[in-house]
Amino acid sequence: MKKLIGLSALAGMAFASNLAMAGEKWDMPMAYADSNYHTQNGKLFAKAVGICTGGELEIVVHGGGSLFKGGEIKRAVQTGQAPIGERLLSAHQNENPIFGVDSVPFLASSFDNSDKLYAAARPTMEKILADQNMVLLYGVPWPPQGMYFKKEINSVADMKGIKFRAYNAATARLAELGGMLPVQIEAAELSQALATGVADAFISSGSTGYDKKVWEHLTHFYDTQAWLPRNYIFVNKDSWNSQSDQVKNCLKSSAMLAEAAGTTRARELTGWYLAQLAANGMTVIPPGDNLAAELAKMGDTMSKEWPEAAGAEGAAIVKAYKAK
Ligand code: PCA
Repeated sequence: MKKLIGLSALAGMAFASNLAMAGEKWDMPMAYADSNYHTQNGKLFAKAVGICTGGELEIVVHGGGSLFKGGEIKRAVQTGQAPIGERLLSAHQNENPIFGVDSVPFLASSFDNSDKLYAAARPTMEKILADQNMVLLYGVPWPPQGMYFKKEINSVADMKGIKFRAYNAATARLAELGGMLPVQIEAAELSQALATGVADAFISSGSTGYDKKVWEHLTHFYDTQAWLPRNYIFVNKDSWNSQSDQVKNCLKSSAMLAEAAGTTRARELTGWYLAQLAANGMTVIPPGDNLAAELAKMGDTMSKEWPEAAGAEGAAIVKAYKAK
């Protein structure tokens, strides 16, 4: 009898907690591999929101572009097809050059400088997203960007004619300046593109090289540390406005936590990723002096082009960043 009471009490508790958990559910599309730290961090964020709201808001992460592909996520959140999502905003720099602030070569190429640039750019980024019906929650950087090739590269001349996978306008411009042929490809399609010869080189972090096992196709990684692009997590404004102050505070505090945790993870993993590329047979080296000097020149060109495109708003961000 005693046991029976115990069991029914337990069942009652489970029922009560089910009720408490029956809150609103948000699907959160993310574009990168489920195992990637960005996606894992998104899941931690979702968990934190669940705990903070006592289950009033449940966020379900869909990694690997399974719900919406990378290129579709911003539009999906903007139009309310998804209440929340993650996107590499520099991929939309054609729409607004400010989105490309984190992809100007050698402007901010360390984690510390990337954080400073983000702090300088964030208010403008928030305003642009707000005008597009979105609320910016947090941003997490990728490790520094280096160049992947199928052969040894000692100069820009060695790059000529190579099919170069681009993930935004800056990477396409870099290809062009290097005499290469840019082809726009999302990370989710990168392995396929390398396997079929659609692309033979690209610029990215050790993280994406590792996720995509690029050693199956490529041989060299030049650790150019050109910039640290950022993934941003944002919410549809109507979905945001429909939440109580308590839930909004939970979203904000969980976002702060996720931003700090994700950035720390990126820092911690940077060396590990490069070690994995080397362990799988790739040559992982800094660019030689000649190549580094030529790349710096290309960086100079792009550093002049970006403020021209980004106007006074862009110039103000660079000024605020340099003052930090
Ligand atoms: N990985 C992403 C963006 C930057 C990075 O390191 C990619 O290559 O698509």
